[in-house]
Amino acid sequence: MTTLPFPIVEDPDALALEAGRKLLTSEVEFLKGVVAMDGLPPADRLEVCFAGRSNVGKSSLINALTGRRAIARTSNTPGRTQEINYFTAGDSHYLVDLPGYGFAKAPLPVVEKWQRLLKAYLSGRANLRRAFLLVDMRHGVKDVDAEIMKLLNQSAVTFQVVLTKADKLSTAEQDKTLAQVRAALAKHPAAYPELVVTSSEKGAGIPTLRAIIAGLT
Ligand SMILES: Nc1nc2c(ncn2[C@@H]2O[C@H](COP(=O)(O)OP(=O)(O)OP(=O)(O)O)[C@@H](O)[C@H]2O)c(=O)[nH]1
Ligand SMILES: [Mg+2]
Repeated sequence: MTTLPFPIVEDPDALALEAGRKLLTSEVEFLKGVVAMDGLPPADRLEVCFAGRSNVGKSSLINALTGRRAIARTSNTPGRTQEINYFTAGDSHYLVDLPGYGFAKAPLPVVEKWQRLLKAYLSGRANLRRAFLLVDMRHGVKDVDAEIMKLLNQSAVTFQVVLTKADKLSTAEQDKTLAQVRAALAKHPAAYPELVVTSSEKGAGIPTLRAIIAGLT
């Protein structure tokens, strides 16, 4: 039997699910919005971030993971998140909501400023344990995603692809995107070899992703 490259992650066991639920839904708080590298909080705990194109659903995913309606601000307008937003989960983890890359409805100098910050962050954060790279299931991996993957590879930051908005697609359509994503990932050694399929709207994949975060050491 040949194993599919980049399979969808298997369901975690009950213990792992419970650890994830406990970490992500009980003690999460907004810490601060950061606009420059010198504003980052001390790198004194495990950190995970959520990166992806504008409007892919980063902030919505943080809300779903934490079980809060609006701990992270979301919007239909690409470019809602313009700062690096830090959340604490207990005193052991930071969750980081990043500004999107690619198209944004904001003035160009403003966008360029936050894109520079985003790149500096992704290439220079010592305690960043994993970057979750969100990919919209309707669109698959785009050139700008590949650019970010390259940056993460260069910085030796492990990234794991999280497919978003699964509720908007049929299973056949999902399979089509999955094939495209798998082909795109084959060129990136820093890619974690399992995918997570999610819907922040319907809750699919959310307990699994919580367990993955809680299981990082
Ligand atoms: N149907 C559906 N819509 C979603 C899902 N996740 C996010 N959305 C919608 O997608 C839009 C963008 O969501 P955000 O969470 O603000 O996206 P973002 O990646 O944080 O965007 P920026 O901060 O602008 O980079 C919003 O209208 C959300 O309601 C999902 O799982 N299913
Ligand atoms: Mg956002």
